[in-house]
Amino acid sequence: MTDCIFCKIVAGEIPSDRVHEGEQVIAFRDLNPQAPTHVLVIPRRHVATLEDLTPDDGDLLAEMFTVARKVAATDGIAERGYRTVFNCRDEGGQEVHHLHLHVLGGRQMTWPPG
Ligand code: DGP
Repeated sequence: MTDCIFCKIVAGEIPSDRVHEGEQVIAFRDLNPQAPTHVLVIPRRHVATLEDLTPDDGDLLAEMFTVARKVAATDGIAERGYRTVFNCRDEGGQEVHHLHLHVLGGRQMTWPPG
């Protein structure tokens, strides 16, 4: 997708603060962090939303959560706890239409989310 901002980050056309580089998945720090740790875990391949995954993408999802745990461990928040979020489509608050898993932590999270 030539006009997708996260595809450009995957391609290295837009700089990012990367914390993980894998075969299927990369992770980088959010430009507008909402917590001391705010990392986005994304597939290299363009998938618009969670609703656009297929049953064949189970391995991809598992890898995204494995990377989220690795980020939490590296940032030292695994013990205290953290939050993982997929915003999906308009009412889910998704602004960038390239699948991404938010990893948020380093402060007390509240509920319900806004
Ligand atoms: P969402 O609302 O779930 O689509 O979250 C999109 C997130 O992406 C938002 O927290 C800000 C972040 N973001 C948008 N553009 C960029 C960018 O160019 N670089 C980085 N690192 N993060 C970005």
